[in-house]
Order: sequence, then C-alpha cells, then structure tokens
Amino acid sequence: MKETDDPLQPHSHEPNPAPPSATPGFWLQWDTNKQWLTPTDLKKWPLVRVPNCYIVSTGHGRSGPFLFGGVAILTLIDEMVGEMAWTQVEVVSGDGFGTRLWAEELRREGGDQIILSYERDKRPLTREAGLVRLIVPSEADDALRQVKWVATVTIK
Ligand SMILES: Nc1nc2c(c(=O)[nH]1)N[C@H]1C(S)=C(S)[C@@H](COP(=O)(O)O)O[C@H]1N2
Ligand SMILES: [Mo]
Repeated sequence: MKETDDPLQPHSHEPNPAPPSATPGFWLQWDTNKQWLTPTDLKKWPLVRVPNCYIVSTGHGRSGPFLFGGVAILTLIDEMVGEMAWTQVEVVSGDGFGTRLWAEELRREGGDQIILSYERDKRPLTREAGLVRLIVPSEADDALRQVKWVATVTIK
C-alpha cells in the first residue's frame, strides 16, 4: 500500500468537533484477543506526563501548550500483549478518524512520549476534549495524529 492510499495517514481532514458517543472506553485488540479498557483501567500503569504539546492545525489555528498525561502506548503493549511479534498499531476513533503507529517509532528515542491521554494540565481530560486521546508529540502536521475519542487500538 502506498502511503498516500492509507486512510490512516490522511493528508488533510476537517476535524469533527463533537464526541461520537458518551463512553470513553475502547477496545485493545491483538491476535484473537480483545480487552475493553476504560480511563480508570489506564491509571494502573505509570502516568507519563508530556509537556509543551500543541495541537497544530493549519486550518483552525494552534492551541496549547498543554501538559498531557496518560499511559505510554508501548507500556500498554508490553504489559498486555506479551510475546507477540508486532509491527504496527492502528488507533481509530468512534467517528472513524485514525492513525497508524509503527513499532520502530515507538521504540525510537521519544517514542515513550506517545501516549493515550486521560488528563490535560493535570486535570481529567473531558470527553469533549477527546478522552481517551492519542498524543503524538512530534506531529505538527494539521493535528492529523492527535486522535480524539479513541475507540479501538489494534496491534498487528
Ligand atoms: N476523533 C477525531 N480526532 C481528531 C479529528 C477528528 O475529526 N476526529 N480531527 C483531527 C484534526 S484534523 C484536528 S485539527 C484536531 C482538532 O483538535 P481539537 O478539537 O482539540 O482542537 O483533532 C484531530 N483529531
Ligand atoms: Mo487538523
């Protein structure tokens, strides 16, 4: 698949302002398994706080800086998935927006700052603001990887 054909690597997108549902839980899927996780479940793993995050949207302006807090995706995978060989993670929202993360970028320096966030500026992240929200600090391309309202995380 060419990168330009990948629906999980969009090149422009008009953001959806409203949550697709009220529930902030999501499915973690790998192999033939799936596990329902809520923000409360995520709090049992170490809290990673990432400072100076901006939501950089060329069309709608830049917001931030924010201090996002949550669980590192890599921690979640290491703890839940164990020995499975995986190369990528698809993070998709209830409104069908998403991105693809590669094992390589998660294991690279700074990859431990890619988090599923449930707090912002040390306060609970609201559903409206994206709970649970993927934060990819290195991304500044129209916020195309800052996925709000994560509904499925699929490890492949
Ligand atoms: N679930 C979901 N997440 C999304 C989007 C979306 O439409 N749906 N749009 C993206 C885009 S293009 C932008 S600019 C930002 C907007 O984030 P904000 O509402 O926090 O400013 O969300 C990103 N994450
Ligand atoms: Mo955007």
